[in-house]
Amino acid sequence: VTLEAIELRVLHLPLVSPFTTSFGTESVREVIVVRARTTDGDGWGEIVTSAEPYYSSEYTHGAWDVAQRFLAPALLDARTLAPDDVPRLLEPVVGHRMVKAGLELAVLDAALRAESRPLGEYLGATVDRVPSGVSVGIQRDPDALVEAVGGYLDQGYVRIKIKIKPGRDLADTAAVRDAFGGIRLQVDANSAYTLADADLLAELDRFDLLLIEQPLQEDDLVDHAALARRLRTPVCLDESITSLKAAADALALGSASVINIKAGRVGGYLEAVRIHDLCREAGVPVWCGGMLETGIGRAANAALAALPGFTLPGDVSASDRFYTRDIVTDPIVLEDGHVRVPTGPGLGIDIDPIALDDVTIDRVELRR
Ligand code: OSB
Ligand code: MG
Repeated sequence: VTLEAIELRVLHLPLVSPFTTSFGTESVREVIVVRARTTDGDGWGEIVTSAEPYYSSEYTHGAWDVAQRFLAPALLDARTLAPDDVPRLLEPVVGHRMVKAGLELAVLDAALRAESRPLGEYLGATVDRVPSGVSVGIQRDPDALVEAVGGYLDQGYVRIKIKIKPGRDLADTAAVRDAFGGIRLQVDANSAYTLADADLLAELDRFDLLLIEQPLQEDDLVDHAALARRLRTPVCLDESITSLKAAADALALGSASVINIKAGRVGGYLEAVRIHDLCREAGVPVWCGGMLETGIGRAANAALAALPGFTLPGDVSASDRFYTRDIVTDPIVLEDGHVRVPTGPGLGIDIDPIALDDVTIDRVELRR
């Protein structure tokens, strides 16, 4: 495609209820959307940074700055480019993977729309719908958690993930397991523990969890390997998997037996597919994580999760799990515990311009 301009917007989307993890509580999703304006039409992407650098070193205002000063200009200077060119053009900038992923997605969407080709087909999707899991934040107490989980099970979600942190781990997990029997259940610690907590974490083994996600710090690959040897519960990495190389290292070290793939965290959907391919080759199950995406990123995640190596249900929930009003005209919905892989060209979505304007708090257009 031939790029004419890149528009960036900061959005503030109110969440249906506050989302609490081991690192904090969010009530409004602050996120950046990207519009790539090309001679063949527009493409949309989403930069999934959070407002604060607690999950990752990336955060929205940093993303806003680096996108305008370095990353969008690198694409605009190239002018005519294919989606495959984007990673190479953005490579000189160290890190800022979520920003790179959002820009790449906008170019992908524009290019695929121009060819009338759906993203799922381009990435290698093999199914037309994917099973949907839900990530449940830390609640006031275990009773409130059981009530929240019950609501999601009633809606049909096929897998529950609960957030845990020190002091809110064994009792919360026990409460959910006791209340709902043999549901598919997993926990996410978001780096809240150290190897010194191994005995406590081993007590989770009795709950027959699908996995424990990211118990230790992002760069603790060796400690994760030591922990994995002490647990029966499979260790899954999220924060630590920042690239194909990080994934290969984690597998070589035995740091994880399952991987959560998030395109934003690894720098794009193309890198995400490479990690999928590596894991599939190695017989390591993967699943698609989420970053409270709008209808833009949610559509892309549904397409990614349709690749054959995604053998565990992902955090690809319906839009209404987080938002009362999405910025797309047909938000992702839950149907019999599944979400549909979009079939239209590119992301297969249409932006609702009024809804988008209503949540836009800042906007800039960059030209060549
Ligand atoms: O650790 O998977 C995580 C949301 C923001 C940051 C990190 C995480 C999450 C979630 C929500 O768990 C996943 C979703 O979008 O449904
Ligand atoms: Mg996680």
